[in-house]
Amino acid sequence: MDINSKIALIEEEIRQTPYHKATEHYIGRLKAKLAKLRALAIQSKKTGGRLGFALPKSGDATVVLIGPPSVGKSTLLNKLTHAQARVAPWPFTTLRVIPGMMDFRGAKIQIFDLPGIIGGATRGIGRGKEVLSVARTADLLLLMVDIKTRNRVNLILREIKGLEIDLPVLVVINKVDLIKDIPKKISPDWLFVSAEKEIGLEELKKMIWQRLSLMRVYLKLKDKKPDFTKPLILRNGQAVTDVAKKIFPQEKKFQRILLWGPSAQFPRQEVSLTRQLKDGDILSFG
Ligand SMILES: Nc1nc2c(ncn2[C@@H]2O[C@H](COP(=O)(O)OP(=O)(O)OP(=O)(O)O)[C@@H](O)[C@H]2O)c(=O)[nH]1
Ligand SMILES: [Mg+2]
Repeated sequence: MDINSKIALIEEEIRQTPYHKATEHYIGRLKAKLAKLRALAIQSKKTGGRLGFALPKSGDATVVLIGPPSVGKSTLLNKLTHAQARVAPWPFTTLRVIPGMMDFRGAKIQIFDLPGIIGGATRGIGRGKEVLSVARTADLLLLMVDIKTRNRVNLILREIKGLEIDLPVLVVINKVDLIKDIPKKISPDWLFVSAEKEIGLEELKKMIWQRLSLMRVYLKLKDKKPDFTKPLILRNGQAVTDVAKKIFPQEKKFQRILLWGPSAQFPRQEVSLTRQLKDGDILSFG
């Protein structure tokens, strides 16, 4: 439910409740709740334009790292990308957005490391609300906690929902090196890692790839072998036409489009522009 609907519901509830001694307290509480929601609604409108804190996006997809302070977000960014974000054993080390670029399966995946958020982020405590708003324009959120702060996951997830940020979320629990037994996977969207000791990072990269729904398509020139070094990066479900647009910015007529690979019924199958592709497909435009 969005903020405005919540406001409408509470206003209705107040109207419907007769006012007398016994309901005084209840109505007072509803009004307080209403005030909070209104503040939130106003704030989120403001945050959209005023802060101008939009992410300078580049690469094939954008991932944002959020979570409480000192859980290891910057450590992870440094391990996954060539960034050199400052790491320190005290909270709020990172005070601004730090970008990094991860190379994986030929894709450039941009990762932003954000300042730590604390509980109550949506009430504007710390810069939490601002931080969560930055996350809005990403393609995927990595919500990072450590083994000490993992009980905060649900609170933060609720706050993200409350801000109507509707993105896939992967929960990454860091510092698993500090406990003896790595717990079994709780949910397909949760992963235990150690950024510092590099445990679980390959699995994490694969999960990021999956949640971003990325796929690779290779190009082949006539009578040549396909170029496996430079895949085109697309989203699952995209079609030949999306490939064509990427490589021929001006509209072009093709005499023949040939397909090899996982989605071809047989090698060198002739296909149309609307044909949907799969990860690993090879195309030749003639
Ligand atoms: N034991 C252990 N310590 C880690 C791990 N990853 C990070 N740390 C330590 O945790 C502390 C905080 O790391 P940062 O990467 O600065 O944490 P952050 O989440 O970026 O913190 P803020 O920028 O303050 O929000 C540092 O002392 C790191 O060395 C890990 O996998 N295991
Ligand atoms: Mg940091």
